[in-house]
Amino acid sequence: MKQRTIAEPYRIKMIEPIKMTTREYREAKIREAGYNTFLLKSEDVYIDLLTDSGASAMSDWQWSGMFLGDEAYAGARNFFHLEKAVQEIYGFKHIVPTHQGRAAEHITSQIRIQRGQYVPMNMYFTTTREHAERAGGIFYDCIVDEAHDPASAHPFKGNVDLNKLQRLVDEKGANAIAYLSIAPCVNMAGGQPFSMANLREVAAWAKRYNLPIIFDATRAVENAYFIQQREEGYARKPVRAILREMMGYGEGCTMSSKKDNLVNIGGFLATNNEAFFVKAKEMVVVFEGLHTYGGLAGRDMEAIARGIYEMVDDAYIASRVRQVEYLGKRLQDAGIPIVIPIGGHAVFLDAKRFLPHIPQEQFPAQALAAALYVDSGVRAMERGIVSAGRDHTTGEHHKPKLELVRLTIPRRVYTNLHMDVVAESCQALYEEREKIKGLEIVYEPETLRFFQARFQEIGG
Ligand code: PM9
Repeated sequence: MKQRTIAEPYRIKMIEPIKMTTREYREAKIREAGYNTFLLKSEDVYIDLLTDSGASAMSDWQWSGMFLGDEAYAGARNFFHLEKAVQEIYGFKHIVPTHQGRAAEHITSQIRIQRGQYVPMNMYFTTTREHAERAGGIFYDCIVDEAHDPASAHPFKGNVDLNKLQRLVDEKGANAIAYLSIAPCVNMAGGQPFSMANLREVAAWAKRYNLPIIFDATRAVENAYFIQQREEGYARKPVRAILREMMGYGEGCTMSSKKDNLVNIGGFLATNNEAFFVKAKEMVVVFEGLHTYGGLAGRDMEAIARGIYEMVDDAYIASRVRQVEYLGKRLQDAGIPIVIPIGGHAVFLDAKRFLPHIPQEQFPAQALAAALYVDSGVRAMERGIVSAGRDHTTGEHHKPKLELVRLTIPRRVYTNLHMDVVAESCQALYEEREKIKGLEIVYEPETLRFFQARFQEIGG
């Protein structure tokens, strides 16, 4: 029998209007924005797939919790709700709230990295690497080679390559490593999960050298869902139990609550390491706020606590990931080159294959994201050479193998008809792809340049 449709396990009771503009209007707006989709006004966007970060629709349970915010400076009841949610769902003992994920990365990097130490990661993430480098750390890529190949169908492209880890220890010694920074559903690889088997091996290896694993748990629930769907022995396990097992291999995590946790702002670091917790509490008061609010209002912490319970509902997470899959399959059916397997939070267009006439130094993914906006008002994000930035010492561009445009699906926000509009726009662009021109930089900030850099069309 044909697989039955699974619908969203919720209905919609509040809407926000969005509007389609004219092509001429969008051409003017993208020029004004320096061909950078981050610099567009949200009101000029029709379907916003820039990011899934902070863009979720909250539930009535979360919104009603917002009215129960305890806005005392110290010891707000909502902090204790958040602490309990993290303990129950993630399994970590101590929690320090932060205003968002990068603040937790900042605190962790400053405390846990000594100048000159390596930080192995299963592929870089922009803010995670930046904070590690600011603390004097050296990023070391330990992801499997398949992750760098958009056409590899490996079901767990987020896996760690143990040989790469071993090579680092053999060459530099275990003391030269600060900790392993392991991300579920690796963002820059296309939202690709690791397997529980691989995590188990990595944890056993790390134990041998007394190296802690600190997760970037940002999209851990989506990873748990893929384990349930793809890994032997997990089909009958609830996502909640799989997540708990995954986190059990780590000493702690940094977290951007703006993703899995279904809220618009927030984050935290969580740990079982008492000494780290004490230091993190000392540091959070300098940069974020008291250790029982860390830059968040009481109502924000309540929304996160409730989002944490909602995110592990099997019906919810299945419908979330299957919507991403729906868009991906539509693009595949149209013959459009995308990263496979389809990821957990986004579909990634492979700009190298989409626009083979534009060399990487002319920013094909940036140009494709701009062209998509002009075609249909759909906003996406570059995840290629611009995001990778420059080597801080040589000043040369990092040249990642992956040159991608990320169509990121916010949680509980759009319908599959919106996905159809996106797919049709990608198809129209693909049919006329040779008309898209490369770009040159006219302004570039020193760090995290993708947020604010400006471009112009070559020969435009
Ligand atoms: N990710 C994203 O759009 C926000 C803007 S791009 C920097 O994917 C991971 C895996 C992330 C992430 C943010 C952060 C930082 C850490 N790890 O944005 O500071 O995807 O809450 O989290 C974005 P915050």
